[in-house]
Amino acid sequence: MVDLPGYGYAKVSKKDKKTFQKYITNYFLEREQLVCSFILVDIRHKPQTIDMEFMQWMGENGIPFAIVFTKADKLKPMAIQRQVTEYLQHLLSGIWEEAPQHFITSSSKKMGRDELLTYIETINLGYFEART
Ligand SMILES: Nc1nc2c(ncn2[C@@H]2O[C@H](COP(=O)(O)OP(=O)(O)OP(=O)(O)O)[C@@H](O)[C@H]2O)c(=O)[nH]1
Ligand SMILES: [Mg+2]
Repeated sequence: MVDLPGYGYAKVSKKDKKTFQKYITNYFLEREQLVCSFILVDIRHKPQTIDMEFMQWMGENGIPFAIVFTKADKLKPMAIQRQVTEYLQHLLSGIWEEAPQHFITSSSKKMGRDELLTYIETINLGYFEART
């Protein structure tokens, strides 16, 4: 499992940001063993252009990903539903015909943990079965 740095907000110069972004995109293009990637999105945020562009780029390059909404402990259940629905609707109103797989999580409350771990286990199994 690989943890990548964020591609968006960083307190660095424009030039360094470009360099980071190049590392990240090259990683996705060249990592042959990649099974799935998870794009972590703070559940409180509205869809951001940089995330939409990144997800579009992932789609165009055939790189599988799922969205992990984080920090769900910061919102009440109704607001969680509203944010997620709005986010997925936004994707569906763009280039996406189908909403990507998504998870609602909170690391402090361990919410979504089992679902995410089960998903990882399932896709790993599929990957190893396909190789043997
Ligand atoms: N309340 C709450 N805080 C969280 C949750 N997940 C992460 N945080 C907090 O958010 C901050 C950033 O978390 P990181 O996991 O370091 O975030 P990151 O995106 O990996 O950050 P970089 O690697 O620096 O880009 C930390 O202070 C965490 O404690 C969550 O589910 N709930
Ligand atoms: Mg990090």
